[in-house]
Amino acid sequence: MKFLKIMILAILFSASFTSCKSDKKEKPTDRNTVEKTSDNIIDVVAKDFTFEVDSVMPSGWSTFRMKNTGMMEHFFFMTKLPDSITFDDYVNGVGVAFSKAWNGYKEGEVDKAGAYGILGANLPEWYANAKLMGGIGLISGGQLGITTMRLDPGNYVMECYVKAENGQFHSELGMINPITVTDEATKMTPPKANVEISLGNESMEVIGEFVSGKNTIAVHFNEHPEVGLGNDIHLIKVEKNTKMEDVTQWMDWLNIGGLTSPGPAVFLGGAHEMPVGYTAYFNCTLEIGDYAFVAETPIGRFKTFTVE
Ligand SMILES: [Cu+2]
Repeated sequence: MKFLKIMILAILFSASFTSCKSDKKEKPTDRNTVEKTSDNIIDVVAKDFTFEVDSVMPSGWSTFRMKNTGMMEHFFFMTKLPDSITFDDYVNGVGVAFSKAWNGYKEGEVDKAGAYGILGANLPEWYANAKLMGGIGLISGGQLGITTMRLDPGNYVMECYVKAENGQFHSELGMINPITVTDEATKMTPPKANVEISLGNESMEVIGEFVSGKNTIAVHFNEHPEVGLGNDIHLIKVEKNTKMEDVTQWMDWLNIGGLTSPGPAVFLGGAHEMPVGYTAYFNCTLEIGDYAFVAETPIGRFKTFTVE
């Protein structure tokens, strides 16, 4: 997740969505119906502090729909494990490394650089070969998050690492699930977006117009920092009393009170980091008003916009 050299691989898509074939003789209109993309919806219920979700899901494009029925902010983040690495390896290796780093910092034993040092020293070697495969961004209690993304077959960990008031990661409290993504792929194709966002290490380019009502936002992951967590994006409603500096400080997991529920704004979803070359799509229904995109990485990134 954080502060780890991750090899930047240009992932070449070979998105081969075989169209449905039928031996039946069909009129052209029938054929069009058969070949139409069929959406694959995967429902997730986030509670304080569990996920309810199927543990087996198809590869290819799927739309994840997560209802946060808890009081706290939640997201889900997917990590694809290297072959031969198990869910328990992840919990006992990666989870423990982050807890050690955070506890050292929280107790005042080390500064931030020291905490990252603890993290680096404790993360298992295989973690360099894990793939950080995105997920639904932060969602406040009662909100619905919808994010569409493409998964490759393999074994994954789904987790939420927002912190509870006592400083424990939600993953330590139960928000961590093993997921198997099968070879069988969905026939879904990606949705059409009205806004395209390109995330670079130094830039966040937004093209298109937000509308009052339903928006589909494409998030293109164009770059990855040399070290640390990749670029990500989360949407908040900006109210009169929202202080963007408070929000960006809160987005840093290594701040005391950072990523700790309750958060400083209403979060409406988004897209977690994916490898370079991937695209995620998230849906949001916007009313007239002010909003902002905020990020965990890079720390301090935000961009405001208004829906008229
Ligand atoms: Cu959570």
